[in-house]
Amino acid sequence: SIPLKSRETWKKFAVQKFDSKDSFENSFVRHVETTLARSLYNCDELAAYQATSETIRDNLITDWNKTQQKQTAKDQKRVYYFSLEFLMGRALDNALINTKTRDLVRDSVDDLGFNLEDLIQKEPDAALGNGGLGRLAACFVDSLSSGEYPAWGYGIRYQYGIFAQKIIDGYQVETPDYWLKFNNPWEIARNEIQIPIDFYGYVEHTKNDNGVKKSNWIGGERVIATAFDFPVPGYDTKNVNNLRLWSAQPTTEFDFAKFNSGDYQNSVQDQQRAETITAVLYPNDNFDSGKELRLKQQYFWVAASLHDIIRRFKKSKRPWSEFTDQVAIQLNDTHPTIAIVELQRILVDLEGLPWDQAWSIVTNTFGYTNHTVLPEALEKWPVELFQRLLPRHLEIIYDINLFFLQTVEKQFPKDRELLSRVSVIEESQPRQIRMAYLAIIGSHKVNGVAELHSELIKTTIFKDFVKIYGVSKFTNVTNGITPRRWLKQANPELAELIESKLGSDAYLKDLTLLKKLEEYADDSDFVKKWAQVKTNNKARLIGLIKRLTNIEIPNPEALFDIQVKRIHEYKRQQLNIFGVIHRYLQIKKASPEERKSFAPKVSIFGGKSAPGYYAAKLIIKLINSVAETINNDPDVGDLLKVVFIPDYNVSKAEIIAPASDLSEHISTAGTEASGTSNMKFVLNGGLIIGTVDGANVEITREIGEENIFLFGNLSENVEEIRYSHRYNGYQLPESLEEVISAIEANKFGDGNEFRQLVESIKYHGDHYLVGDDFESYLKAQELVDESFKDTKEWVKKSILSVANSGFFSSDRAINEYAEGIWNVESINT
Ligand code: GPK
Repeated sequence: SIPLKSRETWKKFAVQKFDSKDSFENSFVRHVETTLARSLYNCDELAAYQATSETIRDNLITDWNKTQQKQTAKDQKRVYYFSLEFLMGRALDNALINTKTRDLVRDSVDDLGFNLEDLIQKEPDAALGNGGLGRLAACFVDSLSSGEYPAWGYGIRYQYGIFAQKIIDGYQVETPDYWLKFNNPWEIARNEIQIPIDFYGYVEHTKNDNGVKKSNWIGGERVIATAFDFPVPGYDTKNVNNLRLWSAQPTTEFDFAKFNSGDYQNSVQDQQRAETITAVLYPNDNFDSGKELRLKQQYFWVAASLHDIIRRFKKSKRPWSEFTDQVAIQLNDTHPTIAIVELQRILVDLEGLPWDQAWSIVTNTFGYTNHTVLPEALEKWPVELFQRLLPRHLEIIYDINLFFLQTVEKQFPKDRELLSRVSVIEESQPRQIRMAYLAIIGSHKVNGVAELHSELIKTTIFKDFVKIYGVSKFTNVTNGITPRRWLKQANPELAELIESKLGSDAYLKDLTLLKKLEEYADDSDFVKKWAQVKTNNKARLIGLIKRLTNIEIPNPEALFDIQVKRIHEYKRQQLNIFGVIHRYLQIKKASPEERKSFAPKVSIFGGKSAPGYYAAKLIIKLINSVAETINNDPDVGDLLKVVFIPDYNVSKAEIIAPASDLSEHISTAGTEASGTSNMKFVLNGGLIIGTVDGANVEITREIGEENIFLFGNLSENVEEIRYSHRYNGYQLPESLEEVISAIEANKFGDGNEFRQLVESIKYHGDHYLVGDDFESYLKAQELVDESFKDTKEWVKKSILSVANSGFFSSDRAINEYAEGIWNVESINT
């Protein structure tokens, strides 16, 4: 630290944040001329985006520094959110909104010869996530900062985010997302933070002087974790929290034997392999791929993060017994579960704590969030892989399991079935480690992400653990979304209209204030303005569609029916596209007079398939083939258009969500844990067609069932129906047979190509109940058509939905975690 006599000099030159047009412009020009080494003669839009961002960054870092100092001084309990995915999207517009400098910056860049909207478009998305789980983490860090919680996110700085999706001949083609091609102004490289992380090797067993057994892991391969910090500004506060993402580097300690062998080139290449650990995000959603490199990513990130947290804790010179007063760690899914074992290893092997004391610290530190009940998504790792990669961790897992099974045995003597069901080790070929069970055993709370889902985990996949631990270990925190990005930023016109009635932007911090909008649901002037905002947003989307697909949407008054999310059989985009085909066939059959009864409609799809998920890729191809036929059938004209928006991502979602009249959340009941795009669409005044699944249930409760179009079988009947399909056979409804016949008759390209898709429904059990829900889906769509014709009633439903969607703010979700799971308080309380 600086000697006292020099501090006055420092203070004199303390960095000033920009707070006026002049100071912004001054800083902008300085960044153009120094940071970017350009001038007014060669400052293009990209450079202007960068100079703008550098200027904002200066402000953020100033506040970030102060926040960290303040939090350190306050010395409260902190929360650490461990997530392998942070799907952040763009940072600039969000920073402008959260720091309330947007108008000032817009005017300033205008002075300087640029248009802010254009500059914002220059930023690549930070797409370090797959879908809902990753975007939830991004909304959560926004809410943690906005609520002024002392909180850090920990993740991986992938060099390649989720792949960019191209559509070629109707097929998905993946291309790499090298998002760091230009200097990234939103990160601070902490090259001084260098944490060694070991893999492989062996375990040494010795005894200390008192005869106590000691284990010591000698690693066989070392890489360095280096930190990149991403400042996360809260809304309308100076609080700026940290998102720390780790990047892998080679060590500079050399294996001289290797280098001395004379093969310099190969030895350097071996070193370089370290960087592959953080090179790429695994592109799977709701699916466990079980690759060795993935496990390496998990351990690398978790070990570096724990090392960082423990270093911070040790600086306070507290005894270990106070660790859980200072630290709460939330595990976003099972991906960071190895943290439970790593902390136990640190406490026992390195810090010399007795096993039981260490284990009590561990279990009181962690909370585990489950995001799915789909069996194919539950992580398992081969014992053999652990044995090689993390030999000491495997021993500790065995011990954790042994002690756990001993207590179960005491509680339920002689129930061998139970013991084998709940064992962390699955006695299969090969033997596997069940990460979810380890996460439950090592945490003090386990939560699901919507009420229905949290009930389901207690009665299905984790049933035995409820018996063992009691029900109180299991809880619910319904997901939420940040209204800053998903209302103010994505839908500025609607935000402005809302503000004109609520009198302020306070609803952005307390979203339940939207309730007041109910008063205006019948106010004809307000209704008119509300409808106009929707039309304007639809026009914006029409522009995007034209740019991306060259498809013309002639009629902005048509019903925009949207389903954007990862492509997955359980999410049932196939049900949607079959419904579209059905509609097409009905239109074709109708007389000119009858055709007048159809509401003109645009069916919009978007979403990525995992690269190796054949069935999902077929669904994409089918959607594009159907679009091709329908959009080019002059007989249909404006009555029906079908669009697949390529490369769905966060920045496109910001244009899509405000433009829906109707959005589809139609998963087989019991399969979608929560869904969060349902919340985004409702908050932007779109209505929902959906199944009784995930957060749809609570959305219905909040907004009223007259404002949502629900259909389909209930989750409690799904297993029975599947069973019946298997043993009694089943028959598809005629309406669906007709759709399938049209596909088979090559009306949408070569029908043969879609055989697998069709056969899984027709002959192989129809696991996702497309046939069982088809008629009820069509009925719900008929109701939609009916409702949409009555514009006034429709807009009223829209206003009432928004008015009652306050519950779905991620601020509310974070407050629930803070109180019910973390026991962490906001910095000002
Ligand atoms: C769940 F298991 C997973 C996964 O691997 N990826 C993912 O995005 C989603 N999720 C659920 O599918 C959604 O229902 C949920 O809203 C979201 O996680 C956030 O909880």
